[in-house]
Amino acid sequence: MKLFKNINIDKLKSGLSKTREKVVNKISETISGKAKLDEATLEELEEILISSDIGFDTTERIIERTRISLKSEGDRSTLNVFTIIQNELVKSLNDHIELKDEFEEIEKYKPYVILIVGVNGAGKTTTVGKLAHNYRKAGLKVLIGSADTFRAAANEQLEIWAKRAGVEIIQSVSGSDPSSVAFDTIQTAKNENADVVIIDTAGRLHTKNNLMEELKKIKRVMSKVVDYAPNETFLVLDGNTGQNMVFQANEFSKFTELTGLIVTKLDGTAKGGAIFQVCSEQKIPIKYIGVGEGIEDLQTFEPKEFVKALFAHNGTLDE
Ligand SMILES: Nc1nc2c(ncn2[C@@H]2O[C@H](COP(=O)(O)OP(=O)(O)OP(=O)(O)O)[C@@H](O)[C@H]2O)c(=O)[nH]1
Ligand SMILES: [Mg+2]
Repeated sequence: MKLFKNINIDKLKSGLSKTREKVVNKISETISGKAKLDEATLEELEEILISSDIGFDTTERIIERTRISLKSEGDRSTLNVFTIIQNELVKSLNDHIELKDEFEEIEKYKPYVILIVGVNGAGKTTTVGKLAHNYRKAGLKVLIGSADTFRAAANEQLEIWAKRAGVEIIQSVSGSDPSSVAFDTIQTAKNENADVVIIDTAGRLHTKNNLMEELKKIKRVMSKVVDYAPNETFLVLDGNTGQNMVFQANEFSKFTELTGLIVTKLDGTAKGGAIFQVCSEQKIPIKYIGVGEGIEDLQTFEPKEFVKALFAHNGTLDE
């Protein structure tokens, strides 16, 4: 069971409109009007997928599977081809889906500690606010900590989110040690019997060694309060960065063990196709996606729902 499942298909559909234009509409133009799908059309499809941020290797896999599926299908109508492609896309997302039961995990650990990391401006603070809101709505006591002591306005920004989400915040003093804020937050959560702790951190580039080392320190200090902390380390990725997301995930993984990915700003970007590449090339699951700046705009990442929303009204999916 998922602790909270937040999917608003209409919002997701409208958020993905630019990606749809780039991926689905082109596929549609290529295959519609063709009596049957031949090898030349498959090659055109391949080109479309490669140029849609899906990446070369992932595209190859999808096309190969589509080719095999088509061989065993008598029906090569446009609609059926659309269905086959969608099923293959879902499979490529499902391959790495994690089966951990979040609800059970949260019951086991008190507090359950989530560390949020990522490059500058990826959407970390916004995501902390949205996550806090969802957990609180699910009936949990949530505490958030502002371990971004780097940017002057970071604390105020998180404070606004804490108010919106209706959760308590442990604030930081500009220039103080982020590890100490993380420590205080978990300590307070322990004293107050809170269920979930979410720690926001400063944006950092993987090329800045000292900042990446700081992440390790934050983790070390966290585990001094509760030895299992953090339960989760979520890397927040800006969907606008397309295939660079794969690179960012690889680089952060070198310094810290990531347990989940959150892709933000999928509304308004045409590079959403990169999700397929991230899923195929990372062993780390995508947990949530951001489709807007509002508090309700964090959605649970469900491969089938994602593909359905991306393709909107074209074809159907196997149940
Ligand atoms: N459209 C859209 N905007 C988003 C989404 N998530 C975050 N943003 C916007 O992205 C901008 C940066 O978000 P922040 O949450 O401040 O990013 P951050 O990673 O905390 O930034 P730093 O702390 O400076 O590294 C803000 O204007 C957010 O409103 C999303 O899913 N969709
Ligand atoms: Mg921030």
